[in-house]
Amino acid sequence: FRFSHAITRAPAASIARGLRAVDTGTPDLARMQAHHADYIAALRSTGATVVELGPLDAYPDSVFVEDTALCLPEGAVVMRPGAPSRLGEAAEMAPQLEALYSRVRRIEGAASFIEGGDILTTETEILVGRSARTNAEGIAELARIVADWGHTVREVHTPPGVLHFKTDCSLLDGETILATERLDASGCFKGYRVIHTAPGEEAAANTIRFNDIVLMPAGFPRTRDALVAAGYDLREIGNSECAKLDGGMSCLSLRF
Ligand code: CIR
Repeated sequence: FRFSHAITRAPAASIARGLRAVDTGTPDLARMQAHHADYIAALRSTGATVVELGPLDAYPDSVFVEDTALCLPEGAVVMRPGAPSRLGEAAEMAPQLEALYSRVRRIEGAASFIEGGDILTTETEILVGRSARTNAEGIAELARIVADWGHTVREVHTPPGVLHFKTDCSLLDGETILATERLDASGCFKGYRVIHTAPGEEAAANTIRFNDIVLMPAGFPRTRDALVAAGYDLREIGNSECAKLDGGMSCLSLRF
């Protein structure tokens, strides 16, 4: 959770056509831009360099850069998103990573699909949730690549009806995970300390620990209070517009 860099991409006007499981209304671009600016300011407040990429109108979901790559200290891996409308976003991200990393590998198998939102990197392992977007072939291909860099992948499951593994969890520090009860019940976090989101506040699970702060979506007071009581330095960021597209804090950046 110590990072010197983040990459973000400005939301495009086409965001109105972004993917969503349930239609709860069209996201408002101006409000999303304001939330995005607050998010970037919070990342920068820790001293990190934030690379801000321009909007890509051809890809309505391209603000959710996390899904296009996995960034590790040793190198970056370009994903193959399982959402057909998002495949091209990974190719757009590859040259940006090549400019910042000496080692960039790619998920290439025609049958391999994997999105960054399904990947939780802890201090000791990389958990990857199988989901509607991430399949066994994609996970196996990632495991082979990162093994060369000394990392171990553990395949886990994203709960049914949940978009990504990290929709329901996030890393708070070296040994602590914030997770929904439904995900923790699967047993995938044995050996970690787990803090649960408050009942009814499952949408608070997707936070990011970024250097000394934790960015969390605004509007989840009981989970916020639990995290404050546990000693975390929180920044609440408006997420109403990204939430309409099933997006949260982690989706909005690549961190390394
Ligand atoms: C999608 O369905 O792909 C986007 N509307 C949301 C992606 C959120 N990304 C993430 O959780 N990493």
